[in-house]
Parts: sequence; C-alpha cells; structure tokens
Amino acid sequence: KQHKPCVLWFTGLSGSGKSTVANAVDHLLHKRKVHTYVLDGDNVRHGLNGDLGFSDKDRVENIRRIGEVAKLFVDAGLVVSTAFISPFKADRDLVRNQLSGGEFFEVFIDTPLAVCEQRDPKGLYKKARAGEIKHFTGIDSAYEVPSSPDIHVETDGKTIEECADEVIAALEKSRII
Ligand code: GGZ
Repeated sequence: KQHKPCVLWFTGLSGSGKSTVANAVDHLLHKRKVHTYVLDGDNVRHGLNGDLGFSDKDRVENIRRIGEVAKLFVDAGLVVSTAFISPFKADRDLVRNQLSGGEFFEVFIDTPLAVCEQRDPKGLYKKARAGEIKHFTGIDSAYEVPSSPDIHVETDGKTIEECADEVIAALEKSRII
C-alpha cells in the first residue's frame, strides 16, 4: 500500500511522552509496511548535535539541523518522526515552511507540566527546581504551546497505545497512509 512521505514533528515538554508515543507510532507504521525513521535525543543530541547545549541559541540550532535532516528523510521517501521539545513556535514554523504543503504534521504531545514533573523519570525536574540544572523547559525556560497543531494528543489518563492510535487515525484522515 502506498504512503506519502512526511514529517511527524512531535513537540512537548520533557517527560511528556514524545519519544514513547513517536516510537509506538513508528511501530504501528512499520507493521503497515510504511518506511519510517525516528529522530530523537538518543540518536541526534549525542552525535550530529553533540556540540549543542540548552541555551536558546543552541536549541534554535538544534531544531534547525533536525529540520534539515528530516527534510532529507522525506526526500528519501520516508515517514520520519522527530521527538524534540522544540519549545519555540518560530523554529517549528521554519521547519514547516521548508517542506511542501501536507508534508509536515505538528504533533503536540500535550501533557500538563505537573504530570511531567510527577513522572520525572530522570530526576531532571527535581534538579531544575533545586537550581542544579539551569534553563530547564517549563521551569526557567519557555515552552511556547502550539496554537493550532495538526495533531493534538492529550495524554493524561490515556495509554501509550491510545495516544499512538490517535496519531494513526489522523494520518489516515489526511490520506498519508
Ligand atoms: C530541557 C533538558 C535540559 C534543559 C537536559 N531543558 O526528558 P529528556 O531529558 O530525555 O528530554 C530532555 C532533552 C531535551 O532535548 P531536546 O533536544 O528535545 O530539546 S530542545 O528541542 O529544546 O532543543 C531532557 C534533557 O534533554 N535536558 N537539559 N535545560 N531538557
């Protein structure tokens, strides 16, 4: 079955579930024989963007490079999911504008800060509250909430599978798959 190459640009707070949902979506797409790839902190921030930190300037450059790489994957015919906080609206819009119409889906993984902070899987919020990590998104660095995301997933009270299914349903509706 044919699919249209595109970028699923996951955005949300640290601990919101971006990577988890992106990987679950990727798994479902793979089962449908869609050619996919996932870009996330694990394979990008340690390598290509290993020189970047978390100042506003570095986050802008982080997103710019990821946008360029995502575009290459779309050129190669894949459905590429990116899972980065991408806190600034202007940077997300820049990536959108680099792609053709219908190739970019902003997927807002909408998890309340209180829930992310409660989960705190890596103890980073605790450190940020204690002032041990500076410029932490949601604490002392901004997260600009998407005003009109293409796909809006409210995760609180839902399973990973339910969240992934919502993304898949939206892609079917847009005739990507
Ligand atoms: C936010 C930080 C910070 C600061 C380290 N602020 O939960 P995680 O660990 O795995 O996800 C966070 C990740 C954010 O990197 P991104 O490339 O997605 O950010 S951005 O799009 O804003 O460039 C967190 C960890 O890195 N981390 N310090 N100060 N998150």
